[in-house]
Amino acid sequence: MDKKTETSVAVIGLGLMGQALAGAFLKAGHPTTVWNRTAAKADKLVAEGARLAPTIGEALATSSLTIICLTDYDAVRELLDATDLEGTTLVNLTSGDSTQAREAALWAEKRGARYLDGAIMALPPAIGTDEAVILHSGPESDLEAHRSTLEALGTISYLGADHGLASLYDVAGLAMMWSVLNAWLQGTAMLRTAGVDAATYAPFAQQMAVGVAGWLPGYAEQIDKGSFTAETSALATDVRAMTHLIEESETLGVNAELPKLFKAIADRSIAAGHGGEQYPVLIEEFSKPA
Ligand code: FVH
Repeated sequence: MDKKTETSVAVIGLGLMGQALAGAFLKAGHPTTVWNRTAAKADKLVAEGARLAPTIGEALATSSLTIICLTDYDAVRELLDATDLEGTTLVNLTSGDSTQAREAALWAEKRGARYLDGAIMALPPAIGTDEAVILHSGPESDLEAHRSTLEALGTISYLGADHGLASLYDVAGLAMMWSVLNAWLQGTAMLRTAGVDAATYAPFAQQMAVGVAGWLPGYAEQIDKGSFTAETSALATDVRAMTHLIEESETLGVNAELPKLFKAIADRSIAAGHGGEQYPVLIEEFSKPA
């Protein structure tokens, strides 16, 4: 038998994501034990060869690797509080923040488990394909010990020993996602006042998003060096354009909250003397509470 079919795995939590995770392990040939608060959600997986454990303790006992994916970290702690975790490697793919991840690691390790935190950067249908990137943080030796099994879920990206990193990247990624979507909605609302529909504007918006994304490595270098020489545009110039965006939004009668937020942050940086520097100098404003 090849190594994969010998490596069994337990999956706790069979929601939309948990079912995709268990299905991917089954498809990759791993003996898979599942458990869910609502047992009926295991039916399809049992029909595909999964074993439904009568209790969580039984599920954990069947494998050295347990994947848990519930609604939130409170549910994870609530569910496993009375369960013996000794000797298992717990991979928590539940969404949360870095504080919750670090606390969960301490809680699990105190109970004799090895703990890896993770964040799934994909939707359930992508699970089991290379497109599904899954971020992991925690002891590298624990990840490497189970990498070949975890790779059944998608592309594994190891971020470092700090258990909080996977959640931190996940939440930072949400900032990118909602910022791009909100910026696109702002432009769409403006153009619709001129009869330009969303589908017509979308390709232009995509080009802008891809273009700006291309600036990130150079801007990151300026941030890491702490030097923001204005090579292409000074912040003061950007703020003048922000005024155009605010005035245009107000004239068109669309929401101007987002444009005003852009300018409020930039104005603070200019007031601190950075008007002649490049846009990434704003990292100083983002690095402290307003
Ligand atoms: N679905 C997605 O596209 C996203 C992609 C990115 C990552 N998220 C995160 O994955 C976690 C689970 O998400 P989900 O979509 O599977 O969520 P649900 O379908 O609502 O399933 C929730 C499961 O959690 C179980 N559960 C909730 N509370 C408890 C509890 N107190 N005790 C035991 N189990 C609990 C629930 O059980 P049941 O309702 O079926 O009995 C489900 O198994 C989540 O963090 C996403 O942010 C998914």
